[in-house]
This record gives sequence, C-alpha cells and structure tokens, in this order.
Amino acid sequence: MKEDRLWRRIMELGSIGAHEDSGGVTRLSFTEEERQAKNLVIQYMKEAGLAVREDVIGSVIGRKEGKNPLAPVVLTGSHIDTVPHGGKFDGALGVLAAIEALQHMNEQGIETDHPIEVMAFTDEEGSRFGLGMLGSRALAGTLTLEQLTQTDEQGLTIVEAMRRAGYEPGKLREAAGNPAKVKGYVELHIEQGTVLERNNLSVGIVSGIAGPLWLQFTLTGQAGHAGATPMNARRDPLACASEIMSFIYQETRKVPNAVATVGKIRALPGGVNVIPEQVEFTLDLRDIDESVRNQLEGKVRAYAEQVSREQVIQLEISLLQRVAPAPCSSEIINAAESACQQAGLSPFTLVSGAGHDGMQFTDFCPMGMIFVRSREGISHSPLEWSTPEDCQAGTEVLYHTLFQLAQAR
Ligand code: HGY
Ligand code: MN
Ligand code: MN
Repeated sequence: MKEDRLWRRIMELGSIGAHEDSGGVTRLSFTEEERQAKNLVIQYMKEAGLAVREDVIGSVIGRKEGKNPLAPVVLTGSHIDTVPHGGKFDGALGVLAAIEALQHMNEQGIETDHPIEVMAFTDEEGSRFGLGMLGSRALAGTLTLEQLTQTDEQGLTIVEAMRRAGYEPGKLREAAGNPAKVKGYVELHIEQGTVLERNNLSVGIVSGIAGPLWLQFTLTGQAGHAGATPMNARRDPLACASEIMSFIYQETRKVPNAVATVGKIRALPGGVNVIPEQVEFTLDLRDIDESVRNQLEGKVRAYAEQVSREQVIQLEISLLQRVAPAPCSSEIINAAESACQQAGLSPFTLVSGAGHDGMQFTDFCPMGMIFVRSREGISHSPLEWSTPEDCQAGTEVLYHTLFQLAQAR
C-alpha cells in the first residue's frame, strides 16, 4: 500500500478547519468545514474506485463490490467531524486507512467474495449538539427523531441543522441497515491513550469500549452584587456547583478504571462583579463496567441534590447521552490477531477508554477495533500525533482483517 498517499491525505484532510493560531482542527457537524471534508473524502473514495453515496442524514459511504453482491457487507470506516481544536488523526485515520486498503485491493485487481463499505459517519463527536454517534446510531436503526431535537448553543436543533445542510432527517428510517445483510464492522482508530506507547507497540486490538455517560447540570440561585452581598446572604449557584464538581473528582479517583470530566462550564450573566444567577456544567463519566458507572452516577446525583437543597439552589440534571460499554466480537478480534501476524506484528489487546461509532453496533453486527499508537496518549488536542510508520502498520492490519472478513468461509 502507498504510505505516502495515505499520509498526504491525512495532512490534506487535516488542513480543513485548521486554526492558524492553535494548530488545532475544528469540523463540527453540519458546518461548512464538515461539508468540505466530506467533499474531499468523496474525491478520495472515487480515486479509489469505490461507488460513493451519502445517506439521508449525511454519512458518506464508499462501496467496493464483492464477487457476490448479495453477500452480507463488511463495514469499516470512522468519522471526519472533530472536537473544537482537535487533532488530524481522530476519526480521519480510520476513514482514510480504509480507503487506502480498498484502493490497494482495486489497484492490485484483488476481489473479495463479500462487498466492503467504508463509512465516514456524520457527527460522531457530539461536540455541537451534545448527542454523538448520529451516523452510526442511524445505521444501527436506534436514532429517533425525538433525539434530533437536541440543540446547539445557538438553539438550533439537529433536525434543522441537517435540513440546512441539505439532508432529510424525516427519512431517518432509510438510513437504517439490515443486520442480516451486514457481516461485521471493524474500525481503525488512534488509541488516544498511552498503553501502546508504554508497551512500545505500533498497533493494538481492542477488547472492549468504555461507555460514556454525558449529563448537563443547571443550577439556579440569585444574582447579586459581588461587593455588597455578605457571604452568608447569598444563593450562589457557582459556589454550589464547585462543591458538586469537587465531589465528582474526589469520588471518581477512588474507582480504578472510572474517569470523570467537567469539560464545559458557563456562568450567567457572566460579570466579574456579579454573583451568577445560573451555572451550567457538563459531566462526562465513563467506565468499562456499566454497574460501576451507574453506582458513581447515583452517588453524584444524590450529593448534588443534597447540597443544592441545603444551599436553596434550584438543580436540574438533564441526560445528554448514555452509551453502554461495548464488548468487541471475538470473531473480529481473531481476524485482527491473525492480521497482525500477517503484518509481522505480535497481537496485543487493550480496552478503549474513548468512545467510538462501533459501540452502536453491539446489537446490530459483530464489531471490532484496531488501534494505532498515540504519541504521549494525547488526543482531542492540536498535539495529537501518530507517526507515518504507525499509521501504515495500522493500515496493513486493517487491510488483512478486511480481506479475511470479506472472504466467504
Ligand atoms: O468522546 C469520545 O470518547 C469520542 O472521542 N467521541
Ligand atoms: Mn474523538
Ligand atoms: Mn474518534
């Protein structure tokens, strides 16, 4: 396979939505930047000899026909939307590596029994609307119109944003796949952690994916003068929120594999000398064990309700998204392990702390993932980096995995 072509495409796609100052990349769902990125990926898919289509909510699909077009399709790919000021590899590598693998097959005249499709799923990150993995949920048939009423910070709903981007969310059901016609899904992705680097490995195979739970806390107290209001005469929602956040971090640190992040916080009206009237913050809580995550969630909710009651603060906790942890399929893990050996690499399995589109397929089709080493485990940052050699090694393993899965047994 052509390492330089893959690398050139990673850099070229990474230039869309790039920020001069931070060096990060921002391509939020249903924006002009994401549209430009989709157009470039469509161009690459056509160069690879794939039949290209877009589904009714914006996922881009490139298809390599199989000797038996009616055989269940092998799915691969990832996403090309990003977090604000994200990196060039998160999602993009999985789409571009899959295109490279199929382009290589076509250039070598290699045919497979089953058709193979590369997905560039729309809105995996959920950065704009707080609900992620839209494209994969739609394919799995689990996305509902009601979920598409979630809004961005300007109050625009997902439905409206889809329509403005030229899609037809009302025809959502058309984006759903038929599990009987899907053989499996395998995604290449950067690890976004430090396990491969600490074990000095280029590539790893994912055993399971930790499940993200996203909550939004809204606390309402009473605005007031910062100078004239005694501390014991306040109903300050930020003081209350800070106690809830400290509790979240303190309790999560006690649980071995759990992680908690308060990634967004807003104080209104937002004046230096104004006691806030309202505070909003988000919580991203994860663990590979759903019962452990649920216990932590229960503790946090109970404490938040107690401390807001004591401080006469109105509390609202709304669910943004709840994704169950997802085990990977042994069939795909086995295929990836033998693919590693074909690529001259020793198989190594690890858990994914980050969430991925594949989580949506646990009740839909066999699902697996292959990881590529991340430098210092950094991701969702302009410093996100993987080497050309590691990207190439991951692509080789993906190629052999796809070839195996797409051969009739
Ligand atoms: O949030 C995640 O784990 C992924 O990057 N969407
Ligand atoms: Mn991400
Ligand atoms: Mn990702």
